Amino acid sequence: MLSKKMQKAMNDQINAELYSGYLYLAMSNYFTVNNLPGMGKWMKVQAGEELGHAMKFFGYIHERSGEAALVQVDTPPAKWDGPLAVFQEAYKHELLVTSRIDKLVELAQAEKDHASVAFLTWYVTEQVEEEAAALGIVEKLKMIGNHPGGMYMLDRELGARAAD
Ligand code: OFO
Repeated sequence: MLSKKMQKAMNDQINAELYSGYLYLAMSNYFTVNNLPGMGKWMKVQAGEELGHAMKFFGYIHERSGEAALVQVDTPPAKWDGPLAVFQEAYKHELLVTSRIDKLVELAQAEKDHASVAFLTWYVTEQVEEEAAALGIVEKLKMIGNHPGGMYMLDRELGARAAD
């Protein structure tokens, strides 16, 4: 059984993961309407992953005889100042999510909730990938600058991302 405190923290994380999905869907929309369909697809796939992250917490809470609490998801922004600004925000957002996951691990450790520590390990590893992916694209966009050919190539590359 989860402690009430852990249950609340995991429910908050469900909301945070759903917000991540919403944010990336908003970014997908921004790219798609601004003629960057590959980046739009990349973000759409990422939004789907975030929904998966939320669902894992949802399932785990029930496995531990807890109860999920679903509350309103905030409205994400809709406009950015170009692709670099979008991916910089995505990277910053992932840093925030990593710090949230780290706090969940610390709570699980403090409560000696070994099952939750084990469950959360998947997220710790996932966040390494999430940060690296966003930062890698930020670095490429910095290299490209305002070069249209480079932007076209990167859009094609990111559009090849397959849905998991
Ligand atoms: Fe759920 O990892 Fe991104 O936010």
